[in-house]
Amino acid sequence: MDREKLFKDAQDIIIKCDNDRVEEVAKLALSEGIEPLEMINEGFRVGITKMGDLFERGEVFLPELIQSAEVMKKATDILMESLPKGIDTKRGTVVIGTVQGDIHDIGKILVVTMLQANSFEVFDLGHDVETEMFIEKAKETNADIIGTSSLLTTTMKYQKELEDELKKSGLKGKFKTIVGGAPVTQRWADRIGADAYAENASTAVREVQSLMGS
Ligand code: B1M
Repeated sequence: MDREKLFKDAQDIIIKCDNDRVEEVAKLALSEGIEPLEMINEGFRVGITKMGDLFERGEVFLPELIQSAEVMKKATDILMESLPKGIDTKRGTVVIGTVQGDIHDIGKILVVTMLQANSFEVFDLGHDVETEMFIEKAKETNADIIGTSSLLTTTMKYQKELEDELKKSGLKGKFKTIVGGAPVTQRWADRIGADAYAENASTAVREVQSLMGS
């Protein structure tokens, strides 16, 4: 089977909200030996990004975007399920979530799965998580790292709020921080004083490893 054809099928499935074919194409990709993240990035993610652009231009509306997101979630669930669970030696503990006011969680779930597959213990607080919750969970679990995802320019301020709260409570050195999400950049991470920034799930694993000194 032609890889490019599979990537194109994946894009189309998201754009057409084709819930009937998503399982077949995701499983076919796995059986063809395509890496789960590659299939997501080259195929399904391209489709959902196109839907976002169409939405921004007013060419599709929220109900269609929601349906596409559901198909996208199904695809990522099937693909990521195939990854090893990484249960051997624990390499560190990460508390993670999408910040307050933000319900986007598809990318964050990819980051969680990749961290777990690389032997990190992860406490996923879900989405729309208040700053205080991140700190409380990190204290409770004696976490090494707090990771925040933000997909909206209007909610990025909560990544800064976390840095401010950590500084205020004298915990800035105790918990390292990593930020991510489509509008987030290295520049933003530097500006707010986050310890790391990652553009995608693979670089998130690299950055977290580096924060752990491994
Ligand atoms: Co929304 N949305 N959305 N949306 N949505 C965006 C973000 C938008 C850019 C679309 C657009 O207009 N082009 C736009 C934001 C504009 C802005 O802020 N300037 C937008 C908007 C406006 C909205 C609403 C306000 C729409 C409305 O209601 N009028 C609303 C907001 C709701 C809210 O949160 N309060 C809304 C709602 C939704 C849906 C519910 C329909 C759905 C989300 C479903 C879900 O997540 N469960 C949705 C979707 C799907 C999108 C787009 C199209 C796709 C996001 C996605 O899943 N990408 C998005 C457009 C876009 O991003 N280009 C858009 C695929 C995913 C694999 O990538 O999430 O980037 P991503 O994650 C990557 C990296 O960013 C990184 O690694 C991941 C894996 O590679 N990463 C991290 C992410 N988190 C990380 C954390 C890390 C490290 C790396 O460390 C901790």
